[in-house]
Amino acid sequence: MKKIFSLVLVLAMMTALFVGCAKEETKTTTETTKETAKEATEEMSEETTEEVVEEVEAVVFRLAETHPADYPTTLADIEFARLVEEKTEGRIKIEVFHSKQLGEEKDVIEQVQFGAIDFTRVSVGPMTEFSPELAVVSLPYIYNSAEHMWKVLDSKIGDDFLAGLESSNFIGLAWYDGGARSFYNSVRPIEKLEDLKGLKFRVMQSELMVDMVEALGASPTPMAYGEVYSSIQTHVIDGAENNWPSYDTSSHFEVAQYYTLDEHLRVPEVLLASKIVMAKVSEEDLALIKEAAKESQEFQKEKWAEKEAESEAKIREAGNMITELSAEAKKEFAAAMAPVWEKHAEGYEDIITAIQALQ
Ligand code: GTR
Repeated sequence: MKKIFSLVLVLAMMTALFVGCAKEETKTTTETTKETAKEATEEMSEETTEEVVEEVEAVVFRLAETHPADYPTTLADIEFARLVEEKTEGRIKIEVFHSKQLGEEKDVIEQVQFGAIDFTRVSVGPMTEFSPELAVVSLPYIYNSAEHMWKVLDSKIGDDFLAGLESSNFIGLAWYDGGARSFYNSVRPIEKLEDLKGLKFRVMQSELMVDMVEALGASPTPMAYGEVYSSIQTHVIDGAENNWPSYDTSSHFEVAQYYTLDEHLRVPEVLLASKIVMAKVSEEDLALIKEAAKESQEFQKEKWAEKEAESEAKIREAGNMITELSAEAKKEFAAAMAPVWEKHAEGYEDIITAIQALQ
């Protein structure tokens, strides 16, 4: 009995010893695993950790641009995107899709309005269909110089127009330069108002632009920008109207050699965000986006001035026929725009007086 008791005792001790060893081993393994993980984490540099966080949290937005990669507005879009990423410390990235990759301007504007595209840079021309009061900042001959236009856009008047875009579901972020627009065609030089008669001109898809060409006695054809080159080439239209950089980079100067510097319009370019999309962005980040947009404006103006001079030199060199309008002819052009003003300026008389006072 004593023997049996001793045996049980030995067995019990051995079992206890064995279980103890096993427990010890388990503890050690767990601790080792923890330590290895800790070491591994510590070994990751701070930068790597940030990158991991960034990858998980960055929101990537799309910006639609009609012009090619090296056009002044595209360069400014890219600068805007860079500033947004910098200011939001990588929380927001914007990918710029240039050269109409996301569609023609009017369709893009529609998509921004219902939140399918996040940002775009467009001309105010087609925007007047979405926000008719913008006609005021694009009326023919409303500014007497680029400086005058910038005084207006940089004033409270410009800020109010940007803010007013919210009622049509856009967030107006900044103005960019679009220079002065003039007529070009493949038929004849335009030296006076009468020379426009009977000519068919493509216009941006907007009632204001249609009314303008009609008021001048010519025939307007609203059309997407991307269709203009082949339409002139195949004589569906005789010409169009635009600034030096667009006349150049669209290659319209190759098919419409007569360019008349009548400078009938100064239509600002505008950088827009989708209000629907921006509702998901924090207030703090939206403020940073607005700040970045405003900062990109000066950059765009510099790039614009460079490109305007470069395109003019290139086209003159190419031998296109460039006509300067006489002061008298310019007066005739301006006077012919009276019905356009009557229709599109109605109700905005006070703002127009304020715009004119800034000359
Ligand atoms: C350009 C403008 C474009 C586009 C184009 C057009 O001057 O930068 O955004 O509006 O004109 O005539 O369609």
